[in-house]
Amino acid sequence: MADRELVTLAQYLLSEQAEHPETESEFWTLIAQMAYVAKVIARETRRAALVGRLGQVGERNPTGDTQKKLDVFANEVAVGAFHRSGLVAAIVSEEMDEPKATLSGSAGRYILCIDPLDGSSNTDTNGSVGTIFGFFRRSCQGRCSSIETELRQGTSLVASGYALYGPSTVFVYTRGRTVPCFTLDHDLGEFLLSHDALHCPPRGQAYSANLGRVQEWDGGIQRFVAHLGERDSDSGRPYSLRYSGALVADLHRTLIEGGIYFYPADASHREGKLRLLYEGAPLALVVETAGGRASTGHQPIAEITPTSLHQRVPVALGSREDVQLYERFAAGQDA
Ligand code: FDP
Repeated sequence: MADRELVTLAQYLLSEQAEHPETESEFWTLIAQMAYVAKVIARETRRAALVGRLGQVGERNPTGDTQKKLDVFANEVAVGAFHRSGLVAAIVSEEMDEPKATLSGSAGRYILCIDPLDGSSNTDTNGSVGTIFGFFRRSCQGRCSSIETELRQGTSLVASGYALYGPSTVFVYTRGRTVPCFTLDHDLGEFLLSHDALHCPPRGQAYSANLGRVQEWDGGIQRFVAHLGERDSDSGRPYSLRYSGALVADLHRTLIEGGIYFYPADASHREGKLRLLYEGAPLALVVETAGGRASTGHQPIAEITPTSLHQRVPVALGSREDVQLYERFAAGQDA
C-alpha cells in the first residue's frame, strides 16, 4: 500500500504562511526552530544510555528539582537554538534561575518560556519525556524594564506546544486556531503531519494523577477521585488510572482519548507543583484550542497573570466535562 500523502512540517508552515500573510514572517521560523530543538533532544534521549548522559549532575534547578544530565543538555540545546536567532529577546527556562538575554536582545519580539525536559525523572528508566514551550509577545519593544514586568503587563502567549519523546517523537504546536500534530520520521529526519488537528473528546474514561499524594489533597479532590472510582455505566465509571510521571505523555494521551490530568496542591507543593509560564499556560493554550479545558480547579489557567518567573500553579487539564466536574468537586459542589 502506498504511503498516504506526506506533508512535512516545513511544507505545512509554508502553506500556513501563505494562508495567513498577516502573521509576522519570523513567527514561522520560531516554530521551525523549536522543531529542530525537539529533533536534537530526541536524538540524545534515544542514545543517552550509550553516551553517558543518564543520571544526575548533582545540582538542583531553580524550582528545587534535582537536575539530570539530560535536563542540562536539553536546556543548552534550546538556548543555543534561540540565542543567535534574532527572534527572541530572552529565554525563561525551568533549568535557569534568571532569564537568559539573547544576543538579539531588545530586538527580539518574543520571550520563549520552556521546560526543556519535562518528566525528567523518567530518563533513567527509558520512560517517556517531553519538552513544553510557549512564545509570549513582549509587551514593549526595545529596551524594557524587566522580563517579569513585561510578562506581568499582559504579555500574551502567541503560540505554544510540546514535543513528546516516546515510542515515536511527536511535535505539537498551536497558535490558538488548530492543533496539528507531527511525527518524526527518524530516517528522513523530518516531522511529518500525522494528525491534521487534535480534538480532545468532551469526556474520557481515564485520569492521570499522583495518587500517592491523595491523603494530602483537599477534601473535594479526594471525593472527586472516589467518584471516578465508583461504578456507573452511564458515565463510563470507574475511570482507569493512567499516570506516566511525564505531564506531556499523559497530556498527549488525554488529548487523543479524553480524560483528565491533574496535579493539585499538596503538603510538599502548597501552590501546586507545575509551573505557570512553561507548563500550565502553554499547555492550557493547546488543550483549549483542542476543545478541552485547563483550570486550577478554581479559575482558568489562561486568566492567571504571572507574578514571578518560576511561579507554580495547581493544574487540571483535559476533556471539558471532566475538568468541569473536577472544578465542581474543588468548589465543594459534589456531583
Ligand atoms: P518531573 O518533575 O519529572 O519533570 O513537570 C513536572 C513533572 O515531572 C511532570 O512531568 C509530571 O507529571 C510530574 O512532575 C510528576 O511529579 P510526581 O513525581 O510528583 O508525580
